[in-house]
Amino acid sequence: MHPFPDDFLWGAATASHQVEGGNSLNDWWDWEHQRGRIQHGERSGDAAGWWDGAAEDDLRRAADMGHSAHRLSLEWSRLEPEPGRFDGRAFDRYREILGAARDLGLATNVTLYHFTLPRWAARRGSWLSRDLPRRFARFSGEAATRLGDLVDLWATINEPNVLAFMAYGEGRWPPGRQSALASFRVLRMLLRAHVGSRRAVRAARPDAPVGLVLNMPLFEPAHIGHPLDRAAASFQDWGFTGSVLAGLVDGKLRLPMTLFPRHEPGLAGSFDWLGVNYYGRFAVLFDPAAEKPMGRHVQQPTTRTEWVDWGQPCPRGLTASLLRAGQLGKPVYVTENGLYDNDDRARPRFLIDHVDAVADAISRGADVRGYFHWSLVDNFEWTEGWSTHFGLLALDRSTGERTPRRSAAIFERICRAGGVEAALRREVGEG
Ligand code: IFM
Repeated sequence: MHPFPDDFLWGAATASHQVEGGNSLNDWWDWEHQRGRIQHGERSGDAAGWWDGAAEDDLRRAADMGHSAHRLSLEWSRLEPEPGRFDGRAFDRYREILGAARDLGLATNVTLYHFTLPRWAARRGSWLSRDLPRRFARFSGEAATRLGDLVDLWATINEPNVLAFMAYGEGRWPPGRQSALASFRVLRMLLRAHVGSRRAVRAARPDAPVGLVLNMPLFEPAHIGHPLDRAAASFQDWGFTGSVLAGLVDGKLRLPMTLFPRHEPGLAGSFDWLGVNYYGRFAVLFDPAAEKPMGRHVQQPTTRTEWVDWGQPCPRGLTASLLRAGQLGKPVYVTENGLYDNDDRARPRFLIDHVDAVADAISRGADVRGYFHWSLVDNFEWTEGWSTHFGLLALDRSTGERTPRRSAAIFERICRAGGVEAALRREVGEG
């Protein structure tokens, strides 16, 4: 018997800028138009055409494939193109999209901020501006007021930890800062913004479940018995994940490079659920000269590109992350889990092993309520542009045509059966 509850949510995830297309109002649009920022000089362009009508078709495909939920994000820059001016037509478009999901029987999990800032906010200093959490809270309240009847689960911010380090530490994303200090400062600002955003959503919709989505990889020492590798792995884990989880428990942020714990008002217990985005395991080798703090990652190069490393697929790491998130005592969702695998050779086995890993976490006591695969359809993968394909549906960008990959059918069987059946596991074999 599968341990998944009957009302477990099965679905896929997308994010606004990666699928909608044609939005020139945010900081990523400007970033993509700068030389050397995106592999092969690619741009999001029309993306997967969601703004122009493709969303409804993709959601229908998801429902036809047995999904019971979908995770998507709102594009702040469309909804508030100028500070304090909300665009009613953009809200209407989201009402159409979310309404379509509802009509198709898909529960909706909606993220308020998934990496892209309105241009006006970027001009005011992005997340280094003290003012932005307050503005984000105002936007969150507006969104909850206008769309809340169509939303089952709200998330404030997607992967604040990834954003802080990619955009402010490593400088690979806008605004391109390269400062460890700035990245920790921004992580604090993002958590502050999360608190204000949840408060604003709750003020508009007192019963709305509002969560936070964290990227939670497994950091392990490259050599298990080597004390310096162990120290480096623990240090990275603490800066990226541990400090945030601890802050969510007691409201104190003990980030590396700050001398004393900082009390963040309202942070303790500021979530009704936690989202876990999980891609893989990092093997950390101590190296004080490395770009990352204290060590570099030395896993096989199969799942990394020149600029991005998603970690080595490692299903037990997903179990570990879910158990760890579950210890905070609130429901947990796998809000992203996926693989860049352009020819879909490894993804079928990946899916099975990771769904089994979720089952394992549930059997061991974690209150996991849903699994969202990243992603429903191939989309614009930030610095990697269009070269890394994560979709269950392959996208032909010249025609807009979608072709389900074999993984889509495998995931459909998982969704319909409510877990991995023995026959499916046998059919897929060792991959
Ligand atoms: O595409 C991203 C997504 O926007 C955030 N999490 C990781 C995915 C794959 O890199």
